[in-house]
Amino acid sequence: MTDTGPLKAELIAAIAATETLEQLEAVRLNALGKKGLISTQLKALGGLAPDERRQAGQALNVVKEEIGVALAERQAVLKRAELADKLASETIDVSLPARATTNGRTHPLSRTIEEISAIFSDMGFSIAEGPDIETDFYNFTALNIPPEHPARQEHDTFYLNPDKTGTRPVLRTHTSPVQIRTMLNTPPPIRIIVPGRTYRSDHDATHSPMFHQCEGLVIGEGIHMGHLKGCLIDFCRAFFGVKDLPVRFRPSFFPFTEPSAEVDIGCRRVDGGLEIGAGDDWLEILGSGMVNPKVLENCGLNSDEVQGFAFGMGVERLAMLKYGIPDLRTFYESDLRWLKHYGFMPVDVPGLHTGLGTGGA
Ligand code: 2NM
Repeated sequence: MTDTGPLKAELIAAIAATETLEQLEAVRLNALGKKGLISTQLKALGGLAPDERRQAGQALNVVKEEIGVALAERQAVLKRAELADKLASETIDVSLPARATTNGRTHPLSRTIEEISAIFSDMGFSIAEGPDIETDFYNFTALNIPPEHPARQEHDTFYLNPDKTGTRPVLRTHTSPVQIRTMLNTPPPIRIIVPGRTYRSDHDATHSPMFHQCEGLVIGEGIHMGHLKGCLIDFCRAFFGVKDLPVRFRPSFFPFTEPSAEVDIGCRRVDGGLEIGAGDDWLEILGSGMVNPKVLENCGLNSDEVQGFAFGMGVERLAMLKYGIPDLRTFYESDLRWLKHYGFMPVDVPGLHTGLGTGGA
């Protein structure tokens, strides 16, 4: 008859003596492994008489069970101790730089307005704003666009319901009413740009019923066409970042300016694409002119004392040209994948140009 007492006592003591999980694993292998103590004794049962074999076998299996339980208990204790050690010894490196977070992008239209504003700020302009809902007077009449003038139809105006006096407010078709308001309540000299939303009832691949303009106005004594040309040439070169960009002034007509000029920049068309800055082709990017004396008088200014020039540009068009955005409609779709592609990091990183001085990509 086999006494399993000493074997069990030896293994229990060995388990209790372990201090690491590796040591415990060694004890487990020594006891229950294929060539371990218990396996070896189980194999040796074959040499015993049947009666003895049964008894010894049962006793060994009981020990095997008990050792298994003891091993599991010890393993839990050692694991807990190991975790406590790890928590005590590992510290957080507070000197590591924080992970950069990118919460969003600046929309290309916002970015383009920022760039235009920075360039004109450097030339001493301030930024003026006004309401999107306007009266007929500020949007048309004061600008020398009388009732029945064809420009009112050309502008595809959105009319709102009549107010108490029976007149219908309009969604402004350009930002010029802000220039009118400024002339009416600010004495010259005036140097402003007016970025903002404008509305025309026109919707196709190249027109959106809401779009953005940036107009500008300079009023002062002796302002002449030379000021207009110098200012707008400098603007075009700064905006496109091309120092010797060809700029051309082409006669045009607007009711609110006389004379009027369209501003073109030099470009080259190469198989479907467009290169700005050189070549023998021209691209229209601005409208401009000397403020019509009638407009000055409509705003209470004496056209013998002060003169001025004005200009207007479409922000979407400039953004599409500068950043190679092919489809107007994508500006308003709020597609985050599009914004991630065409948008800008909200912080100004060195190398991105702002204003006149650092023009150039
Ligand atoms: C343009 C083109 C030419 C313009 C004129 C005025 C005002 F109020 F002074 F008469 N504001 N904006 C103007 C002149 C706008 O946009 C293509």
